[in-house]
Amino acid sequence: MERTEKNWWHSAVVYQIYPKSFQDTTGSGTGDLKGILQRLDYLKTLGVDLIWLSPVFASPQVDNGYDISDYQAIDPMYGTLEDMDSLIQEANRRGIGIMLDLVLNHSSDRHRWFREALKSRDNPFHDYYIWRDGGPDAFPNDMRSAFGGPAWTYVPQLGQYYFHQFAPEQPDLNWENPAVRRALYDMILWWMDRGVAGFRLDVIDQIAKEPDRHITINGPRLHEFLRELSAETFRKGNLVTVGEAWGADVDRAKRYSCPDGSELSMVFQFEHMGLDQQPGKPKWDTAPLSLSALKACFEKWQHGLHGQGWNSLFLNNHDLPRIVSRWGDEGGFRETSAKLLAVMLHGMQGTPYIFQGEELGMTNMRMTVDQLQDVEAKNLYRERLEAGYPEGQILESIYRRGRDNARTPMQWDDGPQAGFTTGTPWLPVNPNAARINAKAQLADPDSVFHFYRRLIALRKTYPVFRMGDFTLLLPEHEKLFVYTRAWMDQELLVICNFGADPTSWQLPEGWAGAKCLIANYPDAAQGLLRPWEAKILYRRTDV
Ligand code: TEU
Repeated sequence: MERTEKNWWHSAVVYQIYPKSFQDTTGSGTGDLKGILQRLDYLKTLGVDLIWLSPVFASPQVDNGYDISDYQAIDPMYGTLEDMDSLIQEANRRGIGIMLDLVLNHSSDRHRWFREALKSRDNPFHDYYIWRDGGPDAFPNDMRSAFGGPAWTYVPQLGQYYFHQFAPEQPDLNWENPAVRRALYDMILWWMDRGVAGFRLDVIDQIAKEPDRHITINGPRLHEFLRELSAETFRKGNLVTVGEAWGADVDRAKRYSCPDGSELSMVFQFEHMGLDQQPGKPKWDTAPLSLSALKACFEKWQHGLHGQGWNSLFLNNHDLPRIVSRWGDEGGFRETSAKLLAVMLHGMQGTPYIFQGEELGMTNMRMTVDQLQDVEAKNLYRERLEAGYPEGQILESIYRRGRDNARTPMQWDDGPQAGFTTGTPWLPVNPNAARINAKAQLADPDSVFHFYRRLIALRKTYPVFRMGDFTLLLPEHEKLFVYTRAWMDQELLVICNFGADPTSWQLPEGWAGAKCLIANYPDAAQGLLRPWEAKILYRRTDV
């Protein structure tokens, strides 16, 4: 894909790689950059335009790399800077850009800046972080970390607490300090000079904060910081940027993804990802998904950003359970439901993101407490066990919502460790790899892989996927998700029958002779949609 025209990412598809679980070439049991290099032709076959790499920078791995100790060094477990340069070059040669995952909200407590900050209150790096005076057990306030426990950690030799929205090993950076911003901008420009195509920005709506007022997201200076960040870095190249913004609503997303390019290209907002949990409860306390609520949510975002911003489209990432297990069917309709979920998402306006293994219909995996690796899940297990929750209920919650589900090794073939490693994998391979793997699906033209490949190709062929406005049909129907996209004389009709029940269905008037662009059943049943049936019809309205 040529990345020179304005908004080139509007017709791009992004593939997210969690490097630790993608492909190991050393027998270490963890993935590496050379492994990604080996799999570039697989991704070229799939047809993706960008690869978002979860962090591979130097890190003590407390949060699997989202705790960076050197932003300009590759962690030896993944390889070397030369390996990264080769990956960028070889990907570009295949028309695939590399997006790096920047964690600008916090560093690792092993970062040189924090080690200096600990030395004294007047060390030049002390104010790179957020400190409050206090005594042992006299916390500045009752703020909690996203991973459980207080958001403040005491440093006796300083008589101060430092602030961390995540693990204590992830101290928040002080964006109020211009020296911090300048150091981060210089680091980003350094990576831009090495040829990256863009960046994913971790918890970017949490960089502006006022902990004393319990403000840790959408702080008053957020958009000021983002405009400065964009002007000082991204806008100097034609880069694609996506900010992770758990606190975004449509109005704020319009500012983030404003067509004038003053901030970012788009954001990940998570409203749809909260619809199947009990209101006011954490994600572990699940609730059934209402399809009408899901449809209303997508409709709001499609209308809200049409012509005024840009949507990202995703159902999976390294923090989310696998969508086939969450909203699809893990049993006899696993592949059919995986294809339906892909049709539902890729028919909409925005940039689609495919998380590694999603294109195979990979599923969640039940784990014992000893198998868990994620700091968030391990803290939850401990906290809920201490609170008296039955262990079985805790492990069921983790099976449904735990982040390790997405991080089980990529399933390449039906051989030992699914072809991921010749060693012992850092996280167990899902036993269903014998059935669900890339090798089998590459050989099967009806596989989920080839379905994704054809879906991605449609977006390149029909401009209506990129340009068309969105109209929801049957808003109250609890089984059917049906919408149209219209642009100039082109129209799409996207039809999804959510669930295992056949549903009666009559094509709307004027669609009888439409062309079927893609379907997850080989034929059409008159007046009926079969279990998990999905298709996209196309017509020209000028004929
Ligand atoms: O995630 C931000 C974040 O808020 C999530 O961790 C979320 O709280 C959790 O997954 C919901 O259960 C980003 C990264 O994507 C995540 O992997 C990191 O752990 C986190 O930031 C800290 O860097």
